Amino acid sequence: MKRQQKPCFVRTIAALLSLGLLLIPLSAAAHTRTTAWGPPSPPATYYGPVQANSCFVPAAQVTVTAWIDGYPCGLSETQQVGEQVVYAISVLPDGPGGTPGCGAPGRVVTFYVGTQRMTPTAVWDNSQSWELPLNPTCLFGDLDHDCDVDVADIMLVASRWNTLVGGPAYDPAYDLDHDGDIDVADIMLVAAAWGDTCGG
Ligand SMILES: [Ca+2]
Ligand SMILES: [Ca+2]
Repeated sequence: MKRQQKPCFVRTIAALLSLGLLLIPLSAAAHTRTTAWGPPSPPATYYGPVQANSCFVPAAQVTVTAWIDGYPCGLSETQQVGEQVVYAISVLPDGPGGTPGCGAPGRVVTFYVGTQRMTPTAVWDNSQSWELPLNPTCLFGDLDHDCDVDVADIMLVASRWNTLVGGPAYDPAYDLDHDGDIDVADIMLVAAAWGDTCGG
């Protein structure tokens, strides 16, 4: 019986040793696989002035966001530099260390300053930093700056119904015919643009 136990013990040690020998190459393989993936991709960086137009005047300390296919992929703030409002934003990559759905070569990045959608869009590319002046998309009647004219914009005008220039609730942004009051004529102007979109 003793002669049979000893080989059993030996066999156990041998099994453990061989298991250890198996684990070493497995862990080495896992390590190799990790390093083969490499470090996460760096983000893509865009910067430049934020331009004004008749619909939109940029300000400092306004949130700048970058979107790819509906995913939020970047966040920063505008800054005042001399006379100019500028921005710089890092747009995260997809995959390890990044955010699922975000940047990959060829994907289109859309920028917003506050709620104002900006143009142009950019193609995600992290091979260098890109200077990209942002211009507001300007759409008559799009009072909430979401790039379409719909009931939400009409409601914004209606919320200032019957206000007069000089009054506390009067806001020239909603006096679309610039006649000093906000009334049915202004609502009709928004309604006339119903369904318009920025179209890119
Ligand atoms: Ca709108
Ligand atoms: Ca008016």
